[in-house]
Amino acid sequence: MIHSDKIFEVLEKDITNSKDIDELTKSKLLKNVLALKSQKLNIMITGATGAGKSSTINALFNTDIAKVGAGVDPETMDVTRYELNNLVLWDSPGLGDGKEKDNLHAKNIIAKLNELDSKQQPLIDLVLVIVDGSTKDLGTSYELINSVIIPNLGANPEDRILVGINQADNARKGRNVWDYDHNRPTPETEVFLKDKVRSVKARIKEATDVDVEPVFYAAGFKEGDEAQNPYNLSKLLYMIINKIPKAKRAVLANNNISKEEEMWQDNDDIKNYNAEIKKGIMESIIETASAGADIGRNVGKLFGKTGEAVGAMVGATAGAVWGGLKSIFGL
Ligand SMILES: Nc1nc2c(ncn2[C@@H]2O[C@H](COP(=O)(O)OP(=O)(O)OP(=O)(O)O)[C@@H](O)[C@H]2O)c(=O)[nH]1
Ligand SMILES: [Mg+2]
Repeated sequence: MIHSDKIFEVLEKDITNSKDIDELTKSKLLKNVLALKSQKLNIMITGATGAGKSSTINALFNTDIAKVGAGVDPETMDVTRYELNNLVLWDSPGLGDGKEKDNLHAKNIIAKLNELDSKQQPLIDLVLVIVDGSTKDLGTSYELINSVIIPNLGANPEDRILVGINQADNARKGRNVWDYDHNRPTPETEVFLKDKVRSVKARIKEATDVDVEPVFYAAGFKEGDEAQNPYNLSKLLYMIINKIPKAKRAVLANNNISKEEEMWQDNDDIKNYNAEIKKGIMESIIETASAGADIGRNVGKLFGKTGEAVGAMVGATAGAVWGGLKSIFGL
């Protein structure tokens, strides 16, 4: 199995070793790969204390790799920055910590949302707001979304916000809430969660006129001997990938998605999210790497090994991606 750690190296080798394209095209493609390698994806993760920001980050991403650094930004005291290769995560406290702290948190979030990168584009590509699905009172979450985040997202706020309703397994009180054997909601809980999605969507629409598509999931937990795998984590990642700029999706191929297969196995099966994730990333790599070059039907020959590497990235259905892509590209 090819290790996805080296995805850009694999990509460069694929291009360099190709016998089907001329030198000029090769150098064009290699230049594109260089641009791919150097871009950063910035995601802000925010939400009330205890909503599950840290748990979500740890479940989604490969936070055990050596490069993970937890540093404190000098100006924004409470925002923690994690960098995993070219993925930058901003773990930002939301509201609900008392008036004084809330004001500070809001100020920090607003400052971060208004920061520009070196190309004068907004630094933050996506804000993932995590709502605690186990609490009834979502007042502070609405305040955070409607009054702090959305007004600071510029002209098309819906493009840069995603709302995750976490702790689906604790969404209701009482018995028969979660089907622990299959790690999924019971039919009653599913109805309840769908209602919650509708009401969160409606409250945000009412206050801001912005359409969001909330997703319910469970980040899961590990506590001593007890552990529960995530639910709908692949769906959450799938939605993240669809929100971020296409050219930046390749960043998520660079050894930062969790390699633990059990993170990705339990989802609602409306879509094959794991296959869609790989497809989305692979398409963006091919599109971005081959921009401005006419490689036509050589695409399959050219990116064969890259396809395998992307396929190996998110465990469960390894290898499936290339088969799917072959048909997409008519090879
Ligand atoms: N049952 C269950 N517990 C969860 C889930 N997600 C998080 N938790 C638990 O909720 C608690 C809070 O989670 P954290 O990830 O620390 O929340 P946070 O938003 O980072 O909290 P702060 O950093 O304090 O603001 C922990 O005990 C987690 O184990 C979930 O999906 N299901
Ligand atoms: Mg935390």
